[in-house]
Amino acid sequence: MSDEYKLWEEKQQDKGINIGWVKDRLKSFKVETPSWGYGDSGTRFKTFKQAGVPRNLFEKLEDAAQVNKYTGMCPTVAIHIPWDKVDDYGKVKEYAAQLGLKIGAVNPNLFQDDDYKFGSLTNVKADIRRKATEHMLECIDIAKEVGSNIISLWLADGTNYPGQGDFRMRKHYLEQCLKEVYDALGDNMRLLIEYKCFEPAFYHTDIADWGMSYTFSSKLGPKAQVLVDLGHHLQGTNVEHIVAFLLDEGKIGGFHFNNRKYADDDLIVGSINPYELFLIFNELIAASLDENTAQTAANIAYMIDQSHCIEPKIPAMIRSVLNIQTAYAKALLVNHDKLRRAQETNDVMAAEAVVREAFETDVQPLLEAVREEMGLQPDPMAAYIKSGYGEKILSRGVGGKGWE
Ligand code: RM4
Ligand code: MN
Ligand code: MN
Repeated sequence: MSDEYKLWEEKQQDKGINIGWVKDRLKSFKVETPSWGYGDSGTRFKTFKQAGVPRNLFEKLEDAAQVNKYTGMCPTVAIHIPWDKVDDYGKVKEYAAQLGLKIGAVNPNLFQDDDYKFGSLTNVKADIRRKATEHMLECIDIAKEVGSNIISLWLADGTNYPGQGDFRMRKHYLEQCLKEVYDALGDNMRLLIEYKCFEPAFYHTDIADWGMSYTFSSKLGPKAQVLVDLGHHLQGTNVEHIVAFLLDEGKIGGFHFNNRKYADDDLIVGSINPYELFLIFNELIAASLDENTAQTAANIAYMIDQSHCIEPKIPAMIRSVLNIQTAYAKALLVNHDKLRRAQETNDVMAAEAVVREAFETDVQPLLEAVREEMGLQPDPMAAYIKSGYGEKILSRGVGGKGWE
């Protein structure tokens, strides 16, 4: 234990923070990385292809294993179907296990088939709704084969012009399709429903906000929950409030972490607004300490949903994971007793200070100590760069997997 760390720990303990508990929470915290985050992606203007990008799902898993190796907190990988379609999912499960990984959420794709031009699960044509529903059911089968228990649905459906579609009719279609999907879920499976108020449609989106996700999932039942993607809100939305509200209702099932400046930018987590990320974790931790919400908080699937246009993929993913860990560590340092007392006396300045001071605390000595105790290198990014893996994969060449 370094002297710097000892001093740091004493200071925190004097402030009433239980560092043993903080360390345990940090050691058990896991976040899932997305297979598509290792592949090429771009904007509607251009995809800049990078050398070394995985050519198939197996290579994506190899790259994900590197992120897990150096961070010690990413043992599961989300897949996107059909981008990650293979003939034998048993082999995927087996290869993942060899790499110390498991397959996490299975993400259906209802936005890249010509048939879905006017919608998938909400299409006015019954045969297209059928096809989209069948794809969802296929994803449930794949999840069962790879040993995953989460289907996360992002529905791209929407319209571009007033009058183009019948809102209520589309809602009914969606309810019918989702009911069929829900009924096919295995006992321990969950359907997480994302929302997004814009893009690719520009006038309306069929699941536009958390209230709609909440309504659909409530009607379906306990195995359906809301998935909060940080890039899917209107500017200025108080995301941590939505998180607290859904935690209290037992209806939040997971996150898609990323960051944005303007739209659904899918940038490195915590790169633009680290305080928002911290405040979200603050709500999650507070809910985990409350017996009414502890169970919901314990079942949150923390996932990254990021697409790298210009960044080298693996370092960008490591950076995101480390930024998440940093925000989480800071949120663990919030003194909840002190905060409660400030709230009870309507001491606005003191309450805000409790929260901000935790955010302003340098947690790097703590994270280095935790990594050391977990048998990891203190600086995961430096360790990865030094490993030479980034150079080694260049032999894969240019033209690996993208969004197809
Ligand atoms: C969407 C949404 C989905 C993700 C796709 C790639 O905007 O966030 O979760 O699967 O992008
Ligand atoms: Mn997402
Ligand atoms: Mn998104």
